[in-house]
Amino acid sequence: MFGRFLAASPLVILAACQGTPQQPAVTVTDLVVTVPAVPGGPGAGYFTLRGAGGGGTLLAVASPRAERIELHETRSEGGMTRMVAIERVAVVDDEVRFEPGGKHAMLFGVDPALKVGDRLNLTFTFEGAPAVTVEADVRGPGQAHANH
Ligand SMILES: [Cu+2]
Repeated sequence: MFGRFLAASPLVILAACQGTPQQPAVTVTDLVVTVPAVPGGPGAGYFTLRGAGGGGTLLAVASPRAERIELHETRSEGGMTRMVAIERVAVVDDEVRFEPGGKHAMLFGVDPALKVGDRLNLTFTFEGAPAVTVEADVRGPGQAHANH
């Protein structure tokens, strides 16, 4: 009885190994950073995350020209809008948009020399997928949607 189970198991393993599974990955597109509206104030970052092969979970965003980057979400409750900090944004095989009025990244301690038209590298760290570094378009305050 036991012998029959053992003889059957290699077939099951072979079947499970067929096909090449896609590696989990998250891509970052449409990355825009807006410079602070007032000197010393925070800048904002907007982008689209797309998961494949099971995706991953966004843990952190960092840039060599910002001291700290936080992930926020703008929520409206009873006619008031407020920002709350968010962590661990899961991106499975779908798309998550960070855009004005919703989820966004907030850049604190931005290099005062950063100006509109510059390119700025942001590194996105994920759990379950490789980190990616993407170059952002730097735009003026409130110009996240300008000139597509
Ligand atoms: Cu914010």
